[in-house]
Amino acid sequence: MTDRDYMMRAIELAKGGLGWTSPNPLVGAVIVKDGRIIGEGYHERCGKLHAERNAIASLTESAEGATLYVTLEPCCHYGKTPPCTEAILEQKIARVVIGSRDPNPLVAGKGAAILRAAGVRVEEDFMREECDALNPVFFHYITKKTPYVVMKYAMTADGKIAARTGDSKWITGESARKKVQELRHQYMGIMAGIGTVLADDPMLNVRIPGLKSPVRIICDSGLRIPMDSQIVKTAKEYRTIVAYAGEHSGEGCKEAEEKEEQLHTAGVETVSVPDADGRVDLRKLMEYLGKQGIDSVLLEGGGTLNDAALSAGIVNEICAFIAPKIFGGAGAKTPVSGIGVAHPAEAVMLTLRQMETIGDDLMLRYSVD
Ligand code: AOF
Ligand code: ZN
Repeated sequence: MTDRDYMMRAIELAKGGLGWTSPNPLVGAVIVKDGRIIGEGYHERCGKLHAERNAIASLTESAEGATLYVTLEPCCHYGKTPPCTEAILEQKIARVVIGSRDPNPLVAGKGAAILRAAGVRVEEDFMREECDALNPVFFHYITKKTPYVVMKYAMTADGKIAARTGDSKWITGESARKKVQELRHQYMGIMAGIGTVLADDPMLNVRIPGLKSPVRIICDSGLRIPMDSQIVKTAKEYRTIVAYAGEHSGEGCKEAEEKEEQLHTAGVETVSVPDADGRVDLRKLMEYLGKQGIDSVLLEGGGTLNDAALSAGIVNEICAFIAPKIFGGAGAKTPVSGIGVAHPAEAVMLTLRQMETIGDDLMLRYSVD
């Protein structure tokens, strides 16, 4: 076994926390002595022990002189848990191999420096790219304080998200739809537009037992959401935020106030974030959601909301499912509407990060440049 193998193991362990650690990172750790793994662990849930301390807790023998492989720089601060650097020094671990750097201002290089100053051999940036790929959400949220936004859609091979009648059940197969349920568990919020609510009356929850449902965020400029929609009816069960573009005076004002009150009674939270044109200001909304502790949003919008989100520059990643079928139809809906760019050179540019077949469908993940 090489350093790479041990770090690969730490990365696999880290994934055990997927969906449960927010707003904290996914972290895995392996302790190795004389070519044997003598301890391993990962960060299981926000507020619980860090990966390093879980690995130490699992030790089968003394870690004196051992090597610790950890996917993220060990912390050196008192947060919800005490500093991992202290635990590492207590165990007399001789060498620490680190994957990602921790951009948390409370750590940011200080963790590695403390270990070095105490005589530990520290290697940084080892398989950094692979380790960084675990935590796009954490890296974004801790520095920007707004949620990391993943725009997800399913389309046919000819780029349609519905047939010409608007019927979209179903585009992709069962396995891809299950994958979407897992994505909903993984991200803290899910966002859709009022158009989707009116057309499909969705729940936007997770129906796999043991997984958690996201906070539902509905963009609804005119506060049109029906009181008898599934979203409103289940708002006491699943946290729900309706973002609208409230007027501060004039005709619609009183009406909006009444609707807002009804929604509050039903358990729905509301936030008014108007832009100059009387629509929801998505940047302001992201700032608000960030302050609410929401570190990530899965955007399951229709073409209008997707277009607005791309124009507002809030989209960090695209997750496209492509089904092996063709709908055709000049009027059939596509993932991004709006007026579109005039020339290819004006395109929103993407970088392909992952490509996977799921059942008969294809899942493509891109970061937005
Ligand atoms: C984790 N898990 O395995 C590591 C983390 O509030 P606390 O005490 O849980 O500290 C959270 C910070 O600790 C987090 O922002 C990151 O900078 C650092 N490392 N966090 O949740 C871990 N190693
Ligand atoms: Zn720690």
